[in-house]
Amino acid sequence: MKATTPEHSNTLQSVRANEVLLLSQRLWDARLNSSAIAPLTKEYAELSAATAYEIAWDGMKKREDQGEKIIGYKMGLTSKAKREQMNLKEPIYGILTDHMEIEEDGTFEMKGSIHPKAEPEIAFRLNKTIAHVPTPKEIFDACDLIAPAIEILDSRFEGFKYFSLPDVIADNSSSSHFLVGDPKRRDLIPHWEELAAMQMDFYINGKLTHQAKAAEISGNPVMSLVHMAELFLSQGRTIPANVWILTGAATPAVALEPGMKVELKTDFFNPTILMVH
Ligand code: OOG
Ligand code: MG
Repeated sequence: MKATTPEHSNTLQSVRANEVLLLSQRLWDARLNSSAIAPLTKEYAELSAATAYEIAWDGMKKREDQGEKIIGYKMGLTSKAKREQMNLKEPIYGILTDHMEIEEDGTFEMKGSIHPKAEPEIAFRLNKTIAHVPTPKEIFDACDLIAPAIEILDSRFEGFKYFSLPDVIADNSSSSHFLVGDPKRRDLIPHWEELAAMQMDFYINGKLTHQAKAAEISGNPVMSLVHMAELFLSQGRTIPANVWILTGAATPAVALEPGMKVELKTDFFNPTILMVH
């Protein structure tokens, strides 16, 4: 087998580094101009999930350079309903900043979005750094708060469609905004297993449109946290303390329109209400 010369591997590395910068800039412009682009894999068919995560982190670095702060993470495609809706097979993660958080009045301004959708989730707040793959009980115990949450997605790709997982990973898993509802102390829920039975009802304009048990999320939303730790650690990252983690939608996402009222009602928590303008 022909050995790769150092020059050759340097060239390959710099081609890849350029590709990361170019594609993250493309996604950046699409978001700022609210104008959708073709999936990246249409042109870069070989784009890997690993390079796609580098693109997502490069986009995050740009946001941090502009003063945004990372305050959370999200898992996506953790339920069968979502994987079927998006026709993709594996869970992924995205990064959330303070600019993406919807204020307590729960209003979301559609202006500046491309084709936003909302989906019902459960969020956990970690109070410890996660530096090894935890058991479900360990990561549950490392949380101080649990809350219902509504995530607002907005794909930077035409028609809210992508060809493959690397496209959506590079697009920071379609992250746009999120609303964390009424939080409860984690120790009010004695056993992590109990969360699976939690009922989640999603209402649009007062009409119940989707219902699910929290078990739809990775069998139990706590398992989504474990999978996130696995993904992070496999990339040489730790999950920092004092962040919110959204564990993924339990039902398909719903396209938003101005004037819509979106509500998530669950056991244990007060309703979470999002008003769309
Ligand atoms: C990808 C993000 C999925 C979830 O909760 O499943 C996600 C997408 O649907 O575009 O956030
Ligand atoms: Mg989501």
